[in-house]
Amino acid sequence: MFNLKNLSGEKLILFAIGGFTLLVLLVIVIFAVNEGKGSVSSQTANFAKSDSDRPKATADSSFRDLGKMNVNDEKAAEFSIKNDGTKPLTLFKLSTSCDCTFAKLDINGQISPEFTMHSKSDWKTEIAPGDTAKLVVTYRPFIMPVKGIVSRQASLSTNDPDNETLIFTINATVE
Ligand SMILES: [Cu+2]
Repeated sequence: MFNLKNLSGEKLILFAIGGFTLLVLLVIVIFAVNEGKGSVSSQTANFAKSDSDRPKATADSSFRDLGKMNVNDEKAAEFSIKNDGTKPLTLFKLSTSCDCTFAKLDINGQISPEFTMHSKSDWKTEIAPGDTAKLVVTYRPFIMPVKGIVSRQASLSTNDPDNETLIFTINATVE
């Protein structure tokens, strides 16, 4: 029979270490299983160009000129992205071409985090069929001071097979 009194101190320590190791392994396994569940449930629906029922991204424009601005000014341009399709339009990988340029999405008042060039996240959002999202691209030249005509981009990925990447350009003349 298992009897603690028969165990030496060394054996007890080994038992304690073994027990602790098992506990840590168990916690790791539980976390891994939960992570797996999360990524499965948030998977993006994929569509082919030949699908008649699918999302369709339409942007009102892909270019805005912010005009003249001082280095310490902050200016923003707005674009709209409409889902003209019949399935939810998933938007992800929102990013910009430079650390001084920021992009966020406003969908019916739900505002996303602000993303920039080096943003790494698994953030994604959806536009329901018929709905429109507002993309706000903000240029803050003081972060990387330059002079003259400046061109910056914001981009995002979609699950519309005809428009897998949307690119929006802003120009400004920094004085
Ligand atoms: Cu920059």
